[in-house]
Amino acid sequence: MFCRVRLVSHLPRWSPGTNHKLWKLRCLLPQCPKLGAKMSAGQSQKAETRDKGTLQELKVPFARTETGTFFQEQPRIGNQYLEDAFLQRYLKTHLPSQVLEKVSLDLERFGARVTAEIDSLGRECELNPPALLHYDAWGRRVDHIVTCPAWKRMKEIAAEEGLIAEAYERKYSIWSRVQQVSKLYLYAPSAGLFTCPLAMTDGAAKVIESLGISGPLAKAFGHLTSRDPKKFWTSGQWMTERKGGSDVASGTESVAREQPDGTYCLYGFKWFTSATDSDMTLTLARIMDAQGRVEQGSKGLSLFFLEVRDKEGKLNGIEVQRLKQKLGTRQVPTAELLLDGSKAHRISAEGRGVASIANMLTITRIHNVISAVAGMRRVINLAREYASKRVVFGKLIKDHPLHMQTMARLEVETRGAFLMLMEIARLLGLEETKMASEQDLHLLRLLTPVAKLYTGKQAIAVISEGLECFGGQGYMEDTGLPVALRDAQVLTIWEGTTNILSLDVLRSLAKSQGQVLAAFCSGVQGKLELASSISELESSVQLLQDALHRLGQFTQRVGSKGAVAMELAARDFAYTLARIYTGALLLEHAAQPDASSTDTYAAQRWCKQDLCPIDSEEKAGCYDDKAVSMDTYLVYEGNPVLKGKL
Ligand code: UCC
Repeated sequence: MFCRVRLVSHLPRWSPGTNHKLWKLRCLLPQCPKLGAKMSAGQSQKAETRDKGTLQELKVPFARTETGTFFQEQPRIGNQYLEDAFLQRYLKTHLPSQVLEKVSLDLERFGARVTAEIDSLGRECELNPPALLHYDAWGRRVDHIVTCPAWKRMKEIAAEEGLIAEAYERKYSIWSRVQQVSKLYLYAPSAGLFTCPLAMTDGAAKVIESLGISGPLAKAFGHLTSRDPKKFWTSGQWMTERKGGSDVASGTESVAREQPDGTYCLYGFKWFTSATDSDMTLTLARIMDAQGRVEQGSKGLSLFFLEVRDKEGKLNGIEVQRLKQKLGTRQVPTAELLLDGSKAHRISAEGRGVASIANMLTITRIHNVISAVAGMRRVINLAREYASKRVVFGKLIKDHPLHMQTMARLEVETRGAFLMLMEIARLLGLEETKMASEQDLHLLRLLTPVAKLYTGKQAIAVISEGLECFGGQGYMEDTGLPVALRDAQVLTIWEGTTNILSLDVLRSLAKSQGQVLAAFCSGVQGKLELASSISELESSVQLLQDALHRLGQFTQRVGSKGAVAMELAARDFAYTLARIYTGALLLEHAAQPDASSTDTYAAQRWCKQDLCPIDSEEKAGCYDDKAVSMDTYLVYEGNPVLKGKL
């Protein structure tokens, strides 16, 4: 130890690069005195001059420059609307020409704003996560959630751009949702997760609109759909309590006590509240009668609206216990809240809480799909930009066929997911302008959970593979790339996990007595009509028809087996619906007069995968009684849970 200290004391003072220089000296200049031996100032200066000359003569890379001369050019995003040929083609195919003209002008302008302004604000939100200030300097409890200026600016921009307003102004009639969704799709990957409060804001506006815009809700609706940054409100969605986020019906402990003026005071603990800096929220609670009794289960839940702060800015009977420590979405303040007499308005009929908030779930789930698809598109756009600049093994990465094959697979997934998103936006637009047929409404109900669960999974896979396209740089936080993957992981969790949404698909089947499935089948057939007359698409149409047939056979078989068998097959069932419907959308798109050869290729590629996993899994015995017990044994082998049961 003593020796080491002495040795180090002879070395020149450390400065960045010093160790590096010493290492070079040792390698290149054997005549140099041994490291560690004392050199006079004159001697070392002479050695250094000699060294410099030699290094220059040999043109030794890295010498004296400290970092070399090569720096990889950074991949940058351009105008995401102009770079998205697929989006442009979709809009051209579907929008009436007058609408198309206005919408594409707006998207081009907004695309430029995303690149020039929003993207860097989003990065700032990531680098300056929110903090919770419990007390002010004088010891008063304030529970102030401190957010960065960029987050606040995001709110203003959301209002200026009408990111919520557009959906409710209905300027483009049935196409208003397609327009809003296209805009949010360009915005989401640059938005520093401000998409989260916007999703809930949109959901709250939808609930209010469907319940009737009156009383205290009229004021709220005006704020939620305002284009004025000073008036614009965001909303929360406080559903999750300690007992669970999925089983809301039995997990909700919050109670509501009616006040003489007809309002309610809420008491409870909300375990996950996203974007807790919102101005208002919708939340569930059980009404407590005069004897202190509440009704358990779903029938005991009612929906409430409350403003988070009063006119003086004080919290409305709310204590912010702490902010959550999350894997991703760190830009968003997510908190645990104690409601201790929060003044609220009941906005649903008593006991109709879940059914009334379902509209919010539909909208936030659609926003989830937007984020998933947009995240995939962005990583591909960055990776293809990188591939056109990065040289390895003697050529650009884009000229390596294996790399292009990998990226093409990502592109097919993303195009499919994009068309699914747009289909839902189209159906929602029809519903909101009262132009939807019964079949459209059934399809919207069925496809929303299907798309949410499927695109969430796709996003994680595509973004993960997308990061790999950058090699080690994709893993480096300061490139701004890894955040995409951390944030994507939430897409399969919040707003209902994959299995919960698979069960929601079954719920829609049961509630409609199978009509959603009938709508699905005729929807697919309708989309295949044009494609079946195009020779290049014929075999893909056949594959899809075959999958549809096998799905039909499965549903007939399982009908006799009962609910348990169907529940076990729920996830594969939802995946089957996603693959078949997406395939039909890709074929429909490829059959349009303006379609390109890549549209045909993408549709063909999509249809070559297993389009009916439910059939393959059933044939593999995955839903047999034996499989049920073996699944458990497989997972719990060696665990005390199984003691005496094997
Ligand atoms: O809050 C969260 C985070 C917020 C952040 C959001 C940002 C998102 C941003 C995305 C982009 C960046 S996460 C927590 C969210 N929580 C959930 O998603 C809940 C998950 N659990 C479920 O979905 C369950 O399936 C429940 C809660 C819906 C199950 O409740 P019940 O009461 O047990 O279910 P029931 O009895 O089947 O349904 C009650 C009523 C029925 O209506 P009626 O009585 O008329 O028959 C159902 O038909 O609700 C109706 N209903 C629905 N209606 C239930 N689900 C739906 C639905 N999806 N659509 C229409």
